[in-house]
Amino acid sequence: VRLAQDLVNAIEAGDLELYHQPQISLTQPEDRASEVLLRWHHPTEGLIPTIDVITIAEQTGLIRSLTRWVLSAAFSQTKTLRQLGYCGIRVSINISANDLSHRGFSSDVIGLLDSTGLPADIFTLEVTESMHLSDQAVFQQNFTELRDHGFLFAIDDFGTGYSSLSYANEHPFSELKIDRSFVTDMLNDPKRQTIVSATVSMAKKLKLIVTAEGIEDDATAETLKALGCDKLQGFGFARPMPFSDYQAWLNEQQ
Ligand code: G
Ligand code: G
Ligand code: MN
Ligand code: NA
Repeated sequence: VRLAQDLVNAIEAGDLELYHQPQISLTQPEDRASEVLLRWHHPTEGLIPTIDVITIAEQTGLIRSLTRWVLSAAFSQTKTLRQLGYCGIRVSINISANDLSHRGFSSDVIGLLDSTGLPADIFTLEVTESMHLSDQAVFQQNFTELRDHGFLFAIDDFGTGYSSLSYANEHPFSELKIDRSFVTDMLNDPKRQTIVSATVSMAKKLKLIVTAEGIEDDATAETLKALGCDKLQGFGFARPMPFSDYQAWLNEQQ
């Protein structure tokens, strides 16, 4: 309860921050893609694990305003990067499946985006399947409206219990992100490697962009490249970093 109250204040007080983790684009090398990840620096408790922040927010109904904050911050940082002259900026944003079950979510997001003048199709909304999808019809409507407006959707953590083939089939996703639990140790585990390789070929046949996350070493990166992944993400390339560090990182890539 106290953390929930603190979170309300944090949203207003500026204790929230978005980190960027670069994604290496193999098939669109001119793209500069990143996933934004929320960080809450609590004034006395220090950094709160983001998974806990999201859980608290979902349980207390704060997720709506939290996601709104995340989207505004992501749009505004993207605008900054484009104004600095970077081309091919793409930003992936995690949203809770809960968000998509709120009536009016799509118009909120479209309103926020349109006030920035940015195109929608440089943004990918990452969603995992939630077990408590309260309203399938509302979910579907939000999804379709955002998709029609140009937003891209990625199915996150693919292969875990929270995302399934039927989910991928029922909604017009454009990207599939293979969960890092299959990727990180795949070279030491033939089963994981089989799962990854089968997932990549399936995704490609379904014409989905396929991203592997959790890559921590070169050998794994080379293997995934050879398998035909479109994007690679992991500590082996770059850790999530504050926005100012991400700007420096982009600058070094040129
Ligand atoms: O970055 P980190 O490993 O702490 O992320 C932990 C979990 O929190 C991941 O599942 C990630 O998808 C999720 N997450 C990170 N940032 C956000 C966010 O801004 N919104 C939502 N809904 N989830 C996020
Ligand atoms: O659920 P989601 O995929 O959105 O979670 C992203 C989280 O995964 C980020 O918080 C990030 O810190 C973490 N992450 C990204 N790359 C790696 C990696 O190479 N290894 C590990 N252990 N975690 C990673
Ligand atoms: Mn994600
Ligand atoms: Na994931």
